[in-house]
Amino acid sequence: MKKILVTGALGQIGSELVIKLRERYGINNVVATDIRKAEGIIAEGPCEVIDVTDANQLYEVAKKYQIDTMMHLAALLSAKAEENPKLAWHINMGGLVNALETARELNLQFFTPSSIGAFGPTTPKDKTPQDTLQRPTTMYGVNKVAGELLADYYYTRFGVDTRGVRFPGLISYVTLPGGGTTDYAVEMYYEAVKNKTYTSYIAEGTYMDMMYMPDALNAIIQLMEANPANLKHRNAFNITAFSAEPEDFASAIKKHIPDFTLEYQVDPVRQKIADSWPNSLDSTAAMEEWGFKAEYDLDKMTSNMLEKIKIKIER
Ligand code: VAH
Repeated sequence: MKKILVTGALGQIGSELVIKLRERYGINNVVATDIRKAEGIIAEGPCEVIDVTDANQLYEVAKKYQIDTMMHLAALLSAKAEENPKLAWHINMGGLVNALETARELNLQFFTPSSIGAFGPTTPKDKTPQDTLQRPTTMYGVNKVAGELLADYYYTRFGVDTRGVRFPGLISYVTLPGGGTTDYAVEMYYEAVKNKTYTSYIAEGTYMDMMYMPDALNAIIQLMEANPANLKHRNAFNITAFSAEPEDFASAIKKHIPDFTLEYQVDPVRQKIADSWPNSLDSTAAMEEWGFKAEYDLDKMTSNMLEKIKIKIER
């Protein structure tokens, strides 16, 4: 039976991944760790407060629970990382090295996400290949490329079973994202329900890959349960559900809220980040090597997001 430790368990991915993993592997087999104390449903299972930049803390908790798998999510996202690049390097790389060292010493299976942010302005922008030029121009992107290389190194040098995906922008209604560039899409749904209008900080016509959180969670579990003999790649697989720009989200929302209006007040910092990223990824390798398949397109996601946010706000 898998025994999993999740870092960053209170973040946008972690807060839903912990619940899904506990449903699949048993509540007591998933340890939720974060720099903040867990409350609510996450606190119903094993929880620990961990600063991933403290190597000893991470190692001792992993040993205490005798885990066999680590899912390392703790990180600063793109916009936050640009605000404080030195802190981002400290957390994103310092935390990752500590997590990989713990995985090496305790012989853990290991997952950590990369991102479309691992690509840069000189990468082919449309249907970005699995194997291509990666010269990101953001600290987050530098962290993600270095992280991919480091995770592959721990696989080839030490035999650690490391696996990862390059996530697109993730859309969810459970936990608000913090400090990302693609978060405009999440904000748009909430503002559509609350005020029937949203002012986007990302410009019209800015295409980025996106994915609904249920598809992201399924991808993590599917990759981690995949037969290693079939994996030609490890860190990290391109995955996406669809590519969209702000007007695409607005059109999908208007099918449910006809008088919704979308305005623009572009944030030059986050627009510069978005402009450096691909328009769309080629996820053929993930499909061929471990059967990746997204279930939610933009319309199906929009219908579910608006329904869930309405319920959440009315509570
Ligand atoms: C961000 N949501 O915006 C994250 C993600 C692809 C984007 O890495 O930083």
